[in-house]
Amino acid sequence: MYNNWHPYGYYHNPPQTVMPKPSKTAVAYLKGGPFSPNIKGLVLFQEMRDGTRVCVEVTGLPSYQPGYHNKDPIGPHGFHIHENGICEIRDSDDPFHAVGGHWNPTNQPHGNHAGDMPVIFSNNGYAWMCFFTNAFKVADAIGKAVIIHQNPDDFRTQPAGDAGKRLACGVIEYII
Ligand SMILES: [Cu+2]
Repeated sequence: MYNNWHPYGYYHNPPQTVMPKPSKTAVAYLKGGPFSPNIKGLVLFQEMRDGTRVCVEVTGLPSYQPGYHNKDPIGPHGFHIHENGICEIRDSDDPFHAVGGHWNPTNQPHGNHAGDMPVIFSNNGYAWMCFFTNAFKVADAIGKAVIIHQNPDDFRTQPAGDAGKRLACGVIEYII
């Protein structure tokens, strides 16, 4: 009776990701650090009935480079919420160290952290992506930091998916 293709046939009670008006919105302005100073971006967090809609738009990302000789590929880029909203560059070899590890309020393995998000694909430096998550509410993410990494997140290596250097950072703030 229900098939996998019809949008109203697959779920009896789908998580509602579309609402006339999101109830709360937060934003993080992403700014590149010393490894990728041209990155500029915006991440929007919109509270929906059963979770959060996240949209990101970024320019100035590095172009994709394949991995070779045991070096990690550059892109698609690991993309996480880290626990401290402190986007300071104290050490240019290890920028954004002060954001700490992944935001993980329920003590989950990496791959299921509240702060684990899909990787970002660079299209010659530009990326746009939206997704839905029920891992957190907008209010809980305020004061944390979004990080874009140089390498892919494998969603398997503990505790951070082997995503490499931190390229860009932005603190999550309320706008509405
Ligand atoms: Cu990260």
